[in-house]
Amino acid sequence: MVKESIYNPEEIKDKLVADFPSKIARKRAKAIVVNTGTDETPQIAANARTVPGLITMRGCAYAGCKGVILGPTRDVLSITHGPIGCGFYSWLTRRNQTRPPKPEDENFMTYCLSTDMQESEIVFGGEKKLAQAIEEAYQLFKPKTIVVHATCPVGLIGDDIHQVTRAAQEKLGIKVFGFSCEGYKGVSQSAGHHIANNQIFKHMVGTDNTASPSPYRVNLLGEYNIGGDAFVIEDLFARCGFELVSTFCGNSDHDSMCRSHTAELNLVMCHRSINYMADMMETKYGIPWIKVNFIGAEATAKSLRKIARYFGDEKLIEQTERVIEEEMPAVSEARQLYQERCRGKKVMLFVGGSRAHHYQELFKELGMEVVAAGYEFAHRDDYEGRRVLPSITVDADSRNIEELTVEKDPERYKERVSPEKCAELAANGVEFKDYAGMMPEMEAGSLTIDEPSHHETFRLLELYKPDLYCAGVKEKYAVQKTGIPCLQLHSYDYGGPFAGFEGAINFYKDVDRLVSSRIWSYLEAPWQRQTQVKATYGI
Ligand code: CFM
Repeated sequence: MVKESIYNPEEIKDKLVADFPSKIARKRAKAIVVNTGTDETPQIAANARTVPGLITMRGCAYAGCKGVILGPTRDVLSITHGPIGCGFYSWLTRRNQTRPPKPEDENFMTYCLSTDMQESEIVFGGEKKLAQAIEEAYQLFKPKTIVVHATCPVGLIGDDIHQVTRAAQEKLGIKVFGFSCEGYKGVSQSAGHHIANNQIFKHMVGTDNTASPSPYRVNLLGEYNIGGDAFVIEDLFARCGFELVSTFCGNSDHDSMCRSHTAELNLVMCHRSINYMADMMETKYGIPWIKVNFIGAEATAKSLRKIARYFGDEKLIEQTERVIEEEMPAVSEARQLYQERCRGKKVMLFVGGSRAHHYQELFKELGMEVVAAGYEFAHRDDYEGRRVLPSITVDADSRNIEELTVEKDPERYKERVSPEKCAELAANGVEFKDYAGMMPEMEAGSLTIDEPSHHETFRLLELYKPDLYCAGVKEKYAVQKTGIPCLQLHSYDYGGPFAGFEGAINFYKDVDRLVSSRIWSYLEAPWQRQTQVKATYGI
């Protein structure tokens, strides 16, 4: 049922695509759906190629691999094989932070290494230069692992980065491997996540069997420590008594990833970017995974309880409850204060492949109305849920990516949950591989839009005039010029952390500042006052 509202979502949907040529309008209309507010979600067209000519906010496979998955790991040395621009524009552009435990521990995250391919390498091949670059990087930094990321021209000219890395590994005696993450692979950065997952799984996971003695060993998958989120979550885990073996990949290091197969349970935060890893670890080692979300105070409490219940130890459950009890009063106090000013305000979120869903929790806590949301590069399962679509494997990007053949490791595979135990846990709120997706959790009558173009974004702003728009730096200043504040949910502007209880309070404050400020109503662009601008030349 479409809810009573001043907006008629079906009409708005038509208006969003009305200016497009009919073929494009038909294609775009499939990516815009009106939510039903139930599990019976309409089908959405997602992970499709961008229509040429439409301005997209998407990134490329190289960005998804080098920037997103490898970006937050401090001591794996990344070399970009390609012309200098790819390396340069991915240099420290994501606010993933790190904290080496000891001052002498390596941190290469502030460096940008590239082969800086020139015309001669494009014509005659760049393999020699790559081999030389790997050696030079080794001499300079003496890292444990060097990885190479291929950019578009590398695939086009046919450099064999894997042969070069194999030879370097033999010569240098350290781990060296490559990612064939040429930007054009797939339709967005999503393909790069998949490529990165496969290679990390193949070359790193399971290479060190040192296990911690704690029985409550977990990995956190799909948390990238933007604005310090991972520090907040790590602190909560330590206080509850969960032993964090490895994070993929916020505040992570090489060795912890190599040991990650020793964990008892995988926790999946951003499903889009790391679901491949969770599935492969389950197949090979028998590690089950559950979906968690540490964005939103209620969601954090729920996720912590889920983890404690999985292990089932009474003391662990009690300790977790104590931590939640300690944290909640400050959250409730802040919520009351900020709700007064934020309640009923309208917000739109268009972010990546998981945040446009997770952050709806925080807006609900503030009493704000999410009128439209969508992802840039998610797949149908992120929208409609794994429950509805248990295995969507045929995606536009999967066609270009070699799936790894993963088999059970007979020596290290451990059956962690019997079907009976599974049923018992499910009754207790611990469901495996359970991912509801964005659409079933949105209000009836709200819109879900996959990869909205620049044009659709501006139509949406005109039609709804929301109080807040959440997106990234590509949209931010264009949106603000219309007099609507924009919060960057990729980088948190200069703020954060937004995860956990402490993060929720930070978020309430930042949102209040944006939606309660009157400054936006004073904004008038020069061309609104004066339609013609005259230039004066000469003295
Ligand atoms: Fe996952 Fe991310 Fe996201 Fe993502 Fe990203 Fe990011 Fe994102 Mo920007 S891994 S899908 S590729 S949660 S960089 S930390 S904010 S688009 S919504």
